[in-house]
Amino acid sequence: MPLPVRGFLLKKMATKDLSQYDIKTVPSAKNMKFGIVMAEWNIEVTSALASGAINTLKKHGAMEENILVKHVPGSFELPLGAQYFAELENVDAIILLGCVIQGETRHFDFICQGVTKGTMDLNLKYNKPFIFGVLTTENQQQALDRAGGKHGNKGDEAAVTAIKMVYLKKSFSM
Ligand code: DLZ
Repeated sequence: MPLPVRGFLLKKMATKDLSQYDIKTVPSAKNMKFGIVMAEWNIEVTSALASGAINTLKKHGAMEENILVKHVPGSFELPLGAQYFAELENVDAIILLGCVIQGETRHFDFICQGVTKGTMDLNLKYNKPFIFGVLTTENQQQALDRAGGKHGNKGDEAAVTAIKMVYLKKSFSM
């Protein structure tokens, strides 16, 4: 949100690693199975997000064979790719990784709207966590800063969120 400062509207800028978290608050992912669907657009960024997500899942105990990765062409296709996971694989959570960078046209808005609404709809339709790991930035540098750069890695955050949501769901059936 823009901040009003002495009559000027300044954009609030990220100044730190946004992916820091308290490791003690994350449950074990040992018995959890995850799908990761990642977009090929801006692959330099999305592959860094995927590395972050995979490393974080493993750090918290997920087995390599319980982390399945699939590619889709662009972020707009992420919800359908994630739906295939929900219908065709027995996973506990699906992490959607993409990077949409603002261009000169309104394409950015339509892709962001589509993937955001699509992801929320999947959460509620399948009663399963579909984690929104999509960067929506003004330029590539902002994206790289959030894909293993100075502002952390949104893939790490998505992985932690996935583990917490699977744990939450399992806690209801204990
Ligand atoms: C077409 C397009 C554009 C312009 N920009 C991006 C982007 O920054 N990030 C991204 O993930 N995908 C982009 N795409 C591709 C769309 O997501 C989608 O693949 C196409 O519109 C085909 O449905």
